[in-house]
Amino acid sequence: MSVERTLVLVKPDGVSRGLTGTILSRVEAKGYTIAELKRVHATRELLEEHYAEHVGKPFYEPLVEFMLSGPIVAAVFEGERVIEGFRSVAGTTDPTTAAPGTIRGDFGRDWGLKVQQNLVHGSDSTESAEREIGIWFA
Ligand code: DAT
Ligand code: MG
Repeated sequence: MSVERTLVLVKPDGVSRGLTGTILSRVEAKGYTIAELKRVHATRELLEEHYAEHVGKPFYEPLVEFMLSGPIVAAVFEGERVIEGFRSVAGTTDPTTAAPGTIRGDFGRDWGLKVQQNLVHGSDSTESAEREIGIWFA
């Protein structure tokens, strides 16, 4: 068994649509535990660090602008294989085609070439999780 931690962000679209509680409760209901939780207005500096791997990609600037557009709820969830487990609950990146039953599949869609508005972020590996938790919960 491997107890892990992952960074979960409810992005500005999730917060502004009043889906924070619904999203967090789905993750808790799957059996993961909230270890840290806060509401944050991200800064550009913080987002540049968080999304360092995407610098230079065509969607990078719209993504950062979107993440600056309103408050975010940041959480650390913990549990066995929570990194994969959260990504499974979240669904695939494009909310239009994410599977029904997932957060992105049930609540998201493309609002006009804006794949970045996909409600949630979840770390993709143990290394990313520790790096991202250090950024958001310094
Ligand atoms: P994920 O959030 O599923 O891990 P990612 O790390 O590849 O996806 O990308 C980070 C975010 O960037 C993603 O949640 C939404 C946005 N994004 C990714 N690919 C995109 C694209 N082709 N067009 C617009 N936004 C994109
Ligand atoms: Mg990612």
